Amino acid sequence: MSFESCGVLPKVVSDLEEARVELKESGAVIFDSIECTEAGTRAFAETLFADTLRALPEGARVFEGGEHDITRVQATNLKTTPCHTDGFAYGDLYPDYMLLSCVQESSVGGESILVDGYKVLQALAQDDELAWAATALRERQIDQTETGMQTSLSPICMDNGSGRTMVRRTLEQRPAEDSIDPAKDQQMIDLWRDSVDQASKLAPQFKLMPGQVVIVDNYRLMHGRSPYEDLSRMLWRVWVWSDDCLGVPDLPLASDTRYAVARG
Ligand SMILES: O=C(O)CCC(=O)C(=O)O
Ligand SMILES: [Fe+2]
Repeated sequence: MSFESCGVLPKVVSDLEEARVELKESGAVIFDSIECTEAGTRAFAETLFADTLRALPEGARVFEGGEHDITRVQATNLKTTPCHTDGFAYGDLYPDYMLLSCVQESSVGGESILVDGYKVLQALAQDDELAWAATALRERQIDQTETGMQTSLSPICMDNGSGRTMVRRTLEQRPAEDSIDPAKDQQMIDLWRDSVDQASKLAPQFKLMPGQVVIVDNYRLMHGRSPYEDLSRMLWRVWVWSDDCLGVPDLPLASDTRYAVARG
């Protein structure tokens, strides 16, 4: 089984309509250039998504050490950030798009990696020995709750109700407590994780440069980044809930996990 063609090298465009088309077709696009401030990145998202926008919370600074973001504590510039879905602290209502705009790149390392989850699913489905997993990923409910955050007991692969497939790779996917076959669930989870990791290793890498913003379909693609040296590297992250999302959480929103904490 090869996941060689599952990586995505986003096209660089500077036309809004072209960006929309490319985002729909490939699941990601780089726009060059915007004003890479918090306000500038959000203003760009507002223009790009226009009347399809449902929620556009405050942006979050992405830098070594991070802030507000509990999961980022595990991230360090010296290690690869494995490809993941953003915002899973909000449970199934994670944002359907995300943006990363570059304030300062690292001259050594810090390349971005994108994996197309739809292609990973397709590759699994086409393999006689692994096809069971492609089906199981849509059917088997597992526990995808990030510790202390919004509950998610659902399949790794869902439908948004209007034909859009949602795939998720989080740091904490495990068999549900009431699973009737936890061993099989674990096997599926391991296979999914390994497949995404293999795809990430084979994926093309690209470096976002100051002024550039990558827009990612967070239902379809998973993103990661390679280790880097320059501690002044900085990006802005902005999460977007569009018309086409499964739902907007009935909670305060930010582009990090600070408001996704479970209460009560
Ligand atoms: O540092 C990066 O390029 C990506 C970090 C990331 O995954 C995120 O902020 O959600
Ligand atoms: Fe991320």
